[in-house]
Amino acid sequence: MSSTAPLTSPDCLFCKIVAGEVPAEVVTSTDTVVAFRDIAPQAPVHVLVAPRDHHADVAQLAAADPALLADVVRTANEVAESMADGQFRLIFNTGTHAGQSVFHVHGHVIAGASLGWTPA
Ligand code: IU
Repeated sequence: MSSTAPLTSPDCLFCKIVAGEVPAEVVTSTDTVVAFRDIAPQAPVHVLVAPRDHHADVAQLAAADPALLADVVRTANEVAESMADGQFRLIFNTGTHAGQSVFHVHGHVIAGASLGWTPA
């Protein structure tokens, strides 16, 4: 779906980051996704992987473009392999009650430490 201009949403911060219009510490990118460091890291490696196309959350992305969701997961794995030991947690907060604050889908790649399990 990204062979031409990406889908964008006006005033979306992550649309501006993936377009390079707002600075971020990009760790890798492809023609379909951009991975950049979270500004408030919660682990030694905390990288966000966002598709260039705007979709509000992972459920909408899965429905609209499952191949693009696979690109996000593939890049998350590559980030964990290059920045940590290849083991990682991939979190898609979906909805405000789940902690989603930016409504341009992004997977949180959390890695680089032994992780606890206390989501609530
Ligand atoms: P959430 O799942 O939508 O809550 O994740 C949004 C993340 O985006 C959160 O971890 C923020 O620290 C992060 N972030 C960022 O990396 N750069 C920004 O300019 C903003 C938020 I605003």
